Amino acid sequence: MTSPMKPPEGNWWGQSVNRRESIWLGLSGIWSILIFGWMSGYTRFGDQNPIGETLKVSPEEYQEKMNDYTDEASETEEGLLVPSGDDVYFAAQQWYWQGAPVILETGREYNIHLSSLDVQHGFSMRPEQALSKQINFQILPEYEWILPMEFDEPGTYHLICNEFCGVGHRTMHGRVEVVEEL
Ligand SMILES: [Cu+2]
Repeated sequence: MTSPMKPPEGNWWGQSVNRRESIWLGLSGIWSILIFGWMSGYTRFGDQNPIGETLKVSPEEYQEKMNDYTDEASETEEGLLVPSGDDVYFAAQQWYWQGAPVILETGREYNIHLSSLDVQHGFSMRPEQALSKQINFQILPEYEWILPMEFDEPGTYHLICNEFCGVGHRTMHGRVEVVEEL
């Protein structure tokens, strides 16, 4: 009886590999190389990649930019920030969003500035009507990420942190109101 624990008898390693097996091994080898190459190609030619510009910035410098931005911005009666121009700043910190709630308008290209004042956070924005539709960006301290963004649909958008950042992580929520015209 053959045992799975013992090698088969005779000179089994000297037998040539079945031709079909060689062909399939060859095909899977070629396929592995193709998809491995595609990983690299997709980051170069795929249009799913995050866009925008990144800058080196210290948390103190970013806080200053944030202060200048909020000083120039106005506020609605409900306490929503109204940016003075096309630049919109968010500063993530344990455990809230500076710069939110904010009111923006559709059909206008904004430059969304993101950075963290302490640890790594995640910027996840989702329309209230379709919470499964979302965009996600990583926010790192020391880096400012400037993302061009335009809203097609008015409505309430929820801003949540999607990178675990400590005990208050689950409460880290902000709001973006988008209207047809400001
Ligand atoms: Cu978090």
